[in-house]
Amino acid sequence: MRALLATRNAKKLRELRRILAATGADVELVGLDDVPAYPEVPETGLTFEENALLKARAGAIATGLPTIADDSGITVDVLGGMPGVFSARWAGRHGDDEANLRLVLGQVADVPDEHMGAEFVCAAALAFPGGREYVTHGRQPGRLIREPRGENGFGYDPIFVAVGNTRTNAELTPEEKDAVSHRGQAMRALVEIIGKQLERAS
Ligand code: ITT
Repeated sequence: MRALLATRNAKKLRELRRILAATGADVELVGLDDVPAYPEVPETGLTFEENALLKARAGAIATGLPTIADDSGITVDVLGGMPGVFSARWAGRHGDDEANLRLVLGQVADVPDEHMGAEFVCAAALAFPGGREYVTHGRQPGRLIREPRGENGFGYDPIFVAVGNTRTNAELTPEEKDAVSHRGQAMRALVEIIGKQLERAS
């Protein structure tokens, strides 16, 4: 199957491609740079699932290719689940990882250690041009720390330590992160669906 992977986030794209490749799925992936440009859809959904579907649907309609997209973010307990779907633009400018992370750290500065719970969440969507759609989910519970550590990953990874770990997500190797991450879980579940689709079609 030839499919479009619809994301503008270069680091996320790298992760998505790597996770899909590791599953051995028989999918030839193209990125947004490999297809004619089409208007971006605003992420107006109130849930990760709605936004993932908006992005996947727009790609499938514009290109005629089955399209995979994810929407993801971090939910912080003491912030009532925010930044949530606003994670990419929490500090006001879309994709400014450093400003987003600093804003969250400022917001939780006086919060006692035992209340620093947070969770990465991901919805992965697959939309076919004919209208069939699938969504899978993944989550990675953990806690925030007060000073960023590590160079890998992206976004809030340097201030997040997953349950059962002492290293931040940014201190994990890419393979270690993929094995436990919200995106890894959601994408592997999506690949199972793709596999069933391919079996049905053959
Ligand atoms: P696309 O919509 O083009 O895919 P984006 O970066 O805007 O790219 P999202 O709307 O899904 O993607 O927002 C995801 C944000 O959530 C991302 O910018 C990070 O701030 C955060 N995030 C998501 N997954 C993460 C991860 O694995 N590690 C760290 N931060 C993550």
